[in-house]
Amino acid sequence: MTRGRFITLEGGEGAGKSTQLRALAAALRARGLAVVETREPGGSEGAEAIRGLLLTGSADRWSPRAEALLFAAARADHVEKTIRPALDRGAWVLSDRFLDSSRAYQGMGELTDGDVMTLHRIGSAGFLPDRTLVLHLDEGEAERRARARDGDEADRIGGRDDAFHRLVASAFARFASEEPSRVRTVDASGDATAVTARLLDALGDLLP
Ligand code: T5A
Repeated sequence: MTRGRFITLEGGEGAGKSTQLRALAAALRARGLAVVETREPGGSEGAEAIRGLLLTGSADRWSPRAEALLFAAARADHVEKTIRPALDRGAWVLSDRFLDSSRAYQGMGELTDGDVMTLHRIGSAGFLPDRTLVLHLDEGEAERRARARDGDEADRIGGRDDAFHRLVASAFARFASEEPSRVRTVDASGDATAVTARLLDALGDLLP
């Protein structure tokens, strides 16, 4: 049996990751592939419980170190219980966010990128996606999409200020330039169907 592929969708708030994950899964199934759709934080029973701890409550509920450890712990459970078993049975796994979100959101302040990678080595044996697709959307358009959906109701981390979200966007751009074979930036503007076509294009070399 051929091992499946592990694909992650990344990007800032409101870029369209969840919408595209569903569309991409449908497009891959139409090609005869078995697909598992999952998300972070979450994606396994234990990790979904940790998601509740991470995304609710006051902005200062967790210190930066505790927050990074909780994301790494959730990811360890997700990799072990959901992602690896699905890949081993030949399915493709699509995850709405993964390690690069921790690098972009937790690895740019009190902790460094190296610290986040160390936590990932301990938690998940350094397991990496076969391809990471970063959805890039102009800041104003992403905010309009998120606001149209949620109004002023952002979660603990999404509610941080614009300067923080700009740093996150610059981190994703840096990952794409540093690891071009794994990380591809995809234009997320315009019609959802056109975005899905761009994502499929960016997976072209991995498709059977
Ligand atoms: N986090 C996560 C960390 O800090 N560290 C980590 O390690 C991890 C894993 C997760 C939060 O946790 C942080 C990052 C986040 O702050 P979440 O609730 O899972 O939070 O939410 P996000 O991942 O941020 O995603 P969002 O739900 O905000 O947005 P999406 O999924 O990017 O966008 P989506 O698909 O929901 O679309 C947003 C709106 O736009 C519309 C949709 O219908 C929806 O209403 N839309 C479009 N409109 C016009 N044209 C298109 N092409 C459209 N595509 C979608």
